[in-house]
Amino acid sequence: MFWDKEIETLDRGSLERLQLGRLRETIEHVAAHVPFYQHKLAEAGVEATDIRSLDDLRRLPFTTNADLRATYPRGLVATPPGELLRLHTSSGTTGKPKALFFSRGDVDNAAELIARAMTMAGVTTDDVFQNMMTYGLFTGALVMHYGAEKVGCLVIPAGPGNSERQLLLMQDFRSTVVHVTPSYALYFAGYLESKGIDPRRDLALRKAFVGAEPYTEESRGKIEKALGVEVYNSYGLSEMNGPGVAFECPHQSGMHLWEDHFIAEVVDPQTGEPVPEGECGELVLTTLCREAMPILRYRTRDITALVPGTCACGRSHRRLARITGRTDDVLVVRGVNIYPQQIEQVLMGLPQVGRNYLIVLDGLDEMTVKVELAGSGFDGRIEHVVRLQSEIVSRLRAEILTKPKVELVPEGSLPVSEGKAKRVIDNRKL
Ligand code: DLL
Repeated sequence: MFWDKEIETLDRGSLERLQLGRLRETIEHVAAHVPFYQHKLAEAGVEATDIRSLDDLRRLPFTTNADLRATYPRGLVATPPGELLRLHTSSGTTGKPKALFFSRGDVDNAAELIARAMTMAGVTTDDVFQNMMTYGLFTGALVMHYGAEKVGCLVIPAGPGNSERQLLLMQDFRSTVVHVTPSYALYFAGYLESKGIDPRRDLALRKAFVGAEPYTEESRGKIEKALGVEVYNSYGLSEMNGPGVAFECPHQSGMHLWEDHFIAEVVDPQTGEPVPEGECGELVLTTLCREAMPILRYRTRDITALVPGTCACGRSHRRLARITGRTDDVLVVRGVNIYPQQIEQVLMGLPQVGRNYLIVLDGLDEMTVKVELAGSGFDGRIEHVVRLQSEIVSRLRAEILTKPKVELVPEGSLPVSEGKAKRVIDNRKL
């Protein structure tokens, strides 16, 4: 199903011409209105007219997370104050948040891209959409909400948490589609189990849009099984509207990135040079339609690859592979680089493991992985617990090349956050 078949299946040549024209307009727009970019472009010695092909994109300077913080609160705004319609923020772990502004056109465009994505995943006016993301300064819920209304399904702005109320809404209003973080989806699945609810028998759920934080194929499988839904991976970031940058189609072989709105590059995080298609690197995005706050070559820090080849769904927009981590969430333990997703992949592949885990780093370089046991199907016999523990240790060791401690804990005993999960606690004094 298509929301806008013409643009979604536009031939590559036309799509690239459209990108080039929009890129030039974006450069003209920021060069005229944003002192930060005036300096950056002058430093790089580039003007809009120098951009003759998409390869010339590489002549443009990068924009980083630090640039956004340094220009906080309004330094990157490119439209007059009267044209600003909405503010979202994105917080990091320290310091001031990043402020992201939307014009009316930006709000409409963001909703349009969500409408494309939801229709692509099979949502229609007959669906009931329970939005279990956080409403507020976070883009996750509101941006999706506007897109869902555009599609015309019934939208329930449930927000996150309060599993009892979530269940009540699902039962009474027969929700068919949910939007949720992977960590909350797994937690909620445990809640349903504890209440004796079998989603296939007792609920009407059929799809879940899952994103806002990294998760593995193994976790996708767990969510699909436990909630009785198809899980669609959804990627986005506040700097680029929020959700709706890239989304899976029913073929689920990568997320189509809406290339009429964004240019994607994948670069080597060290050198900033492009890596060959299909190889992993850092995703760099340039906005092509944003009015209030256009951003050139934004270093997302997200690690992914562009999936080679075309998709059987007929869309011409290229696909992003699952995000495997961020360049800044690599943990260096005893000199070894470890991504939390490597640990998740091992854990979530084991049926005896429950739905939550936590990585704790202590002392000089001690790593402990706390792992919840699956409530069902575990007899609690000590020798079985010990065997599982040593199996997890050896599988983790093979994956991350260092031997962690593994602590098995009862289901539901690790903290759950309503927003993005905190998977790592680093108490090291290095
Ligand atoms: O998380 C936007 C969003 C909301 C996307 C709801 C999808 C669903 P930020 O708070 O700015 O915006 O965080 C953006 O979250 O750079 C990634 O590191 C991570 N992220 C988002 N989606 C995915 C995903 C929203 N599907 C940051 N897989 C991004 C992995 C994701 N990581």
